[in-house]
Amino acid sequence: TPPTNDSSQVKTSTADNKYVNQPLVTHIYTADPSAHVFNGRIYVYPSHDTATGTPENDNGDHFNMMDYHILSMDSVGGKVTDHGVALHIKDIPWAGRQLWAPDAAFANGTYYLYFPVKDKKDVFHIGVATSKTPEGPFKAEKEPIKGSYSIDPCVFKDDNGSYYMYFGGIWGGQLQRWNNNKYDSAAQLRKPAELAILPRVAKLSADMKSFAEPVKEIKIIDSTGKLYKEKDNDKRFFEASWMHKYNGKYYFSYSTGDTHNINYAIGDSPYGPFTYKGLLLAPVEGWTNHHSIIEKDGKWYLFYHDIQLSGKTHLRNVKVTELKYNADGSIQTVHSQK
Ligand code: FUB
Repeated sequence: TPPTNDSSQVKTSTADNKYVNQPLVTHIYTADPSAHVFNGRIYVYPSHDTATGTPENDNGDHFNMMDYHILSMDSVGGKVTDHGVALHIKDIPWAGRQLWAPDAAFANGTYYLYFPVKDKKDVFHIGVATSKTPEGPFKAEKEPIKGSYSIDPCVFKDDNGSYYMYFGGIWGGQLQRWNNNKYDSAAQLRKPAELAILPRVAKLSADMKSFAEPVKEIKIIDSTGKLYKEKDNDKRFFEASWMHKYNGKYYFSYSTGDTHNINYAIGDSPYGPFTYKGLLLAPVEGWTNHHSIIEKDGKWYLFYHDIQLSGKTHLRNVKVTELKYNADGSIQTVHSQK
């Protein structure tokens, strides 16, 4: 059961703290934080972890989430508001089970909530729901986004006003079942010597509810231009895409899953290729590692999660810490565990 105290203040870290920062909220379990600044306020779109008793397995069936709560704060360190249920699985006509990591965007005077959920045949797709306010409640479309699949959408707005969705996740996220955008329920994970499965991107249409183009793979390459193999599992993509721009460069960051890193890679186009640069967030306590990055009032922040409150890998808590760059544009690695 979730802890009962309702402290909602961010506590800043001290040198002898076990953790860099403290949970943003403690009255519910939250994870996979996608943060955005809307109207000068920080909104965090997290997963809402719950203890449903579903047995644990490699497909992540124990991550059996039913709804979303959106959190907001004026600034990092300020009071955090939980806006209550923003969207429930029962109100998504096509949903079967497992509401995983969401993201949000603002366009056309509307807020869009993007979410992965399994359909009634147990296949992940990405859906969209709309609201006139950033905290919802959101109303889901009747069908998933056409051509969408797998998990962990990240919607990025480029300086020219174009929006792109990055997505995908292997293992329980089912990306291994999609080759050339076609579904094969029997398709297997790659073998160690094979090239690693790549994350996906598609430009969004002006209505923000459909893809404007066929889904493409994006390349993550090493400094010599080579793609990673499955055996390079401390570098290859697993899940948790995030895109941000810094000094005109595109920073694609992602989780390596079974090696628990958040890595980053830099490119000159939203479509990549992205050259691997290093470790952004070292493994946190808990199996999953999932993050987002925003700029607010001239500072950069990393939102992430760990399992400080519960000690259980599927009952996570969202945190935030400052992110710092070096003069050459590289990112200083965050270590949340001592
Ligand atoms: O929260 C469920 C899944 O765990 C997310 O979709 C993944 O990114 C991982 O954090």
